[in-house]
Amino acid sequence: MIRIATIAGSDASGGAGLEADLKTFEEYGLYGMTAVTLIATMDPNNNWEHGVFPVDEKILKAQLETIFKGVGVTSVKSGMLGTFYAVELTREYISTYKIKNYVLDPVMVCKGNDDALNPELNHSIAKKLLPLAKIVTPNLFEAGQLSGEKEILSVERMKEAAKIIAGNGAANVFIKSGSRLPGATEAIDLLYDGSNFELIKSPVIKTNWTHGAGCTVSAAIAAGLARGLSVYDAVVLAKKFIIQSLNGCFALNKWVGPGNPTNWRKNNLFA
Ligand code: PXL
Repeated sequence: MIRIATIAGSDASGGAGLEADLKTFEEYGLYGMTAVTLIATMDPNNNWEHGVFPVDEKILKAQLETIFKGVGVTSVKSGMLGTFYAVELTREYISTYKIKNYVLDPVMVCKGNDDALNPELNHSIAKKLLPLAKIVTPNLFEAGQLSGEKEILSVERMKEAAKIIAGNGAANVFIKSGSRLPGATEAIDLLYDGSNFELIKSPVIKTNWTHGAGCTVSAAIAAGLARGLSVYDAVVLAKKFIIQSLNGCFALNKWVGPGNPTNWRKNNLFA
């Protein structure tokens, strides 16, 4: 089986983080592995407030040794890293093992929280990891952080941001606006390969239950690359995958609801 790994946080509620990644890898028929950077919890006694518990540096390194040296892997995605040492260890292993298919999901915020987790950490992610990435998958907020563009409120500004982010080292940039551009009647995402822009449009899915959507998209792109697809084809298939998943979204409780990555079996996108 094709091996793939995620370096990411664990979401105890199961919808985002490495749980979303593993579920997605499974749907693509891949063998998934995980290096846990942190554990995210949510407090039912305090309005689902998030707690973040980083995994000790030694434990993270031991997981990376297991995966990169012990098992061997050619495709890797990273999600929420959370600490400077997780950023540095990710850089070290992706570069030492010359990982070609490295998908950087520059997770800087959780849903419902607009503040950057840590601006200095975001800077470190940009500096150390963008140059290694086959593709980086920011949302509008993260694209702003990676590019220094303040208000990305149009496709033109998305293009400007994509150019800057590519200039900072990413081979491909996929900015996900979803339906967040003002007045958007469709979801518009932008793929930039350093010379050409592709706008990828899809219908807006009206739901509040989108927990883990960003994680799922970047995991699906990594999975497509692992299966040998081109960047463009991997992105287009990942969009189909997330649309299927969001069409099956559901509430876990009054605060949160994920998509359903098993939903695409009905349509057998790989058949
Ligand atoms: O969706 C962003 C995200 C990524 N990784 C982990 C998370 C979340 C949001 O809750 O918990 C581990």
